[in-house]
Amino acid sequence: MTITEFSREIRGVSSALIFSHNRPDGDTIGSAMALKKGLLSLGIEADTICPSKLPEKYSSFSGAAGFLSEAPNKVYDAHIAVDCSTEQMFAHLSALFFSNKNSFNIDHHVSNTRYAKHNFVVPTASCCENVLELLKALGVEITPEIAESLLLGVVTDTGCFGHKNVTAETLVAGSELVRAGADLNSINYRMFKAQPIERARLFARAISGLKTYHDGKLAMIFIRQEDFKATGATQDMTEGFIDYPLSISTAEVAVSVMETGDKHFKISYRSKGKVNVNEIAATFGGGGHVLASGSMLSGYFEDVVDKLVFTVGNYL
Ligand SMILES: [Mn+2]
Repeated sequence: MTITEFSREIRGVSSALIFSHNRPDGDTIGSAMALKKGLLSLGIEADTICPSKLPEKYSSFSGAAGFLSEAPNKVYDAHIAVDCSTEQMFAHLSALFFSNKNSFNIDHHVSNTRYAKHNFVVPTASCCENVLELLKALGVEITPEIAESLLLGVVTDTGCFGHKNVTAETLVAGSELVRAGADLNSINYRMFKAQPIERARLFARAISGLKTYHDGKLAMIFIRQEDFKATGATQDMTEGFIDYPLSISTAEVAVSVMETGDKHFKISYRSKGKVNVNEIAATFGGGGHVLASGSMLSGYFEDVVDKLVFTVGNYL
């Protein structure tokens, strides 16, 4: 579907419920907040909904407090999904999304299953870039608030313009959004730099226990229950820890072992490119992507580590 056809269909609705995905990231949140503001400016009633609670770090963004989490007592003209590649990403709100036959799907994932009646899927670095194009096609004025929401998505999905997915078009979109009033430095700080002291203390403990194996090609960190107790940090604060062992020059693979309960471990795998960690995670019943995967493992800590070191060794 072309953007012109898609925007014409959206123009025709008088109210819309905008869906963000399960375990939301900045891209799905920013897309929903920007689209809501844009539709409101056109006189279209709009609300945002997300199957999970928004992580605390998004609370400073305008519109973050407005997300619903359960089906509202109201019928909308249209349901619009943003940044959702498959219907699984609606989690418990899946039935609600499909209860409206006038459904829209705005996304940037190549793997998008075109589950809606109207699908606008363009492979870009972030869904927010597609929302920006859509808002422009709708004739919406890109206010500083809308620009901030959109740049939030671009920044989070591109590691602040540092990942491989960044193209010349991504930079053009970034430039437009900064020109429209978004503060790049502030968004980067809030997304990637600011952290609670508990996380900093947990990070210090995790990194002090870093170990390497197989001539330094495997780097591992371990986060035990006692580390959470000693620092007061919570499990969700470990996001991003694994980038540090992967940054060691000799490392091809990084693995993080997080103890989630008695003899239960959440394992994260990262690769620089030579090793497909999706295959490694799959041997333990997990999965993900070539460069980033995860699995669970049960057993005694020492046995779990031995198993991981041995298995990764087979792929190096
Ligand atoms: Mn995205």
